[in-house]
Amino acid sequence: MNSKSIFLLGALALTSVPLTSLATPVNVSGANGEATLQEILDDLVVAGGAPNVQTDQYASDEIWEHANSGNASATMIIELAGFRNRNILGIYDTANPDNYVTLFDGADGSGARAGISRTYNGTNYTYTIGDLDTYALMGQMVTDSPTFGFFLLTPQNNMFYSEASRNADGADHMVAYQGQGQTVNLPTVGQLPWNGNGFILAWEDLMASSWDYDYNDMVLMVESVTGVPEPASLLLLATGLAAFRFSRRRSASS
Ligand SMILES: [Ca+2]
Ligand SMILES: [Ca+2]
Ligand SMILES: [Ca+2]
Repeated sequence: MNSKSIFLLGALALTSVPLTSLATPVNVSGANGEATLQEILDDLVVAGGAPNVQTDQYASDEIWEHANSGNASATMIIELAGFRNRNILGIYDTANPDNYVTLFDGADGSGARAGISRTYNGTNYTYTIGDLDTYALMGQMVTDSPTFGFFLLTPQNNMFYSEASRNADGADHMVAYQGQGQTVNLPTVGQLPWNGNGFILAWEDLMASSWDYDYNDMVLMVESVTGVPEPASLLLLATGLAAFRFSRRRSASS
């Protein structure tokens, strides 16, 4: 093996080890008698093929922002959990997680829809949440941060964040899947294209010490948003690229 291939392998190792460790194990045994997350996605995607819940997870699922226009929407797909009538889901300010606003409360179930509109006045972003079924105003969040996270607040008073490092158990409680041009059949909404700005978010609502990690406790689709790569992944990518450039330069000069 020449030095070029050794360096290339090194660069690959630097990038591939953390990338594979990003996947969060999802329990699809169905041992609790509920539909598994894979079965839920298989039912939801009516054309183009459902993502594999283990291998097709979206990597940048911790920090989010609006894509393109200032309007995004969320549709609840299913809740399969003892806490389904009490779990609360919303978005929070990634600069200050005590600042948050609710999208779905305990009374909402499959097919409930919420709109997330964002305006910017030059200093602050205002996120306004509306119930798309009743047109009631759910609340507002004002922040100078252009990014937000998703949270799930449970009746045990556990606040689980899309940023896993903020969770009391340090575990990942939300997995995400990005659209690839399939067709989905959403409750209430009906059939629509699932494009790259549409994501399915799937949650586990118990602490890691007692969970079943089935990630079907609340499943929703959010449209017109995009994930923001974390600084750590960017650094990793830069390290990999630097090693790759170094190996090319080295082989060119040898
Ligand atoms: Ca995650
Ligand atoms: Ca669960
Ligand atoms: Ca469950």
